[in-house]
Amino acid sequence: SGSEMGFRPFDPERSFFSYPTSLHIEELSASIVRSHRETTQYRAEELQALRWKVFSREEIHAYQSKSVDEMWQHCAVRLTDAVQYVVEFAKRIPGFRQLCQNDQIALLKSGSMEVVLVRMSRMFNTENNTVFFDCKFAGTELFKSLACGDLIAALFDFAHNLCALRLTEQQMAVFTALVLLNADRPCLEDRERVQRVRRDVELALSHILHKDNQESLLHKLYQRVPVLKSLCALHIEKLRWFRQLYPLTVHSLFPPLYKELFG
Ligand code: MHQ
Repeated sequence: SGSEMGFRPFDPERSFFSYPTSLHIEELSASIVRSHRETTQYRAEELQALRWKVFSREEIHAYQSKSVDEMWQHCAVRLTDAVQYVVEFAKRIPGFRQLCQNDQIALLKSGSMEVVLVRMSRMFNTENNTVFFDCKFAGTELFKSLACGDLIAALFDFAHNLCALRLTEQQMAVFTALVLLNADRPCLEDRERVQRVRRDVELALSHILHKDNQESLLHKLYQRVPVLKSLCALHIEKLRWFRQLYPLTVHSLFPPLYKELFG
């Protein structure tokens, strides 16, 4: 019976032999939302309270005066921190850890940056086009010394547009799980298994949007997926350019996880 099922630990394999029930989907949503909440660097309320904290002209100038390699190293460390939270999130998505190790790595290699960029929209203030970075809100000009203005502009544009959808934390949690569980990623050994885990997460997202009476969001969210892919490609392209100029910085000063994922 339903009430009995509610006390059983969540079993991601259930859908192999039975149709997912709405209770199963509710449990899955709740579990993903909890995982999201436990693995975000800042809570939504904290970010809301910090909205007024912007960098001063002097502080911006200090960032702009950094050398290209110094600023790249700094951002690579920040990005890697954010990726680490996403890895923790992935591990807590029901069904993810039951995938073989290779497929878990393949999904993280291609998907963790995409999730970082979706999560970046939580840290974005559309009123002044700033993002929460190093404990204050920063505009694009702060990243000038990276010498990749086109990438920064595209990242801010993406965050701005995603922000405009005004996703709830629940919607974002399940959407980011879906971004990770992409059965079209290269080098997957067991695509069908990824597809099966994904199918239930898709049902969870539809279910949440239905409850929120926002079913039109589904199409808008799916529209962002190819944009995410192109932003990640641009990041890799910039990294190749940077590595040619500063091979030793990448080799000895960039975080190992960053090199493993993008190098
Ligand atoms: C933070 C929020 C946040 C804010 C800004 C230099 C390099 C490795 C690549 C984000 C190109 C630059 C950064 C803006 C690019 C990848 C940089 C520019 C978590 C980290 C995050 C998302 C930063 C990640 C790295 C970004 C995207 O709470």
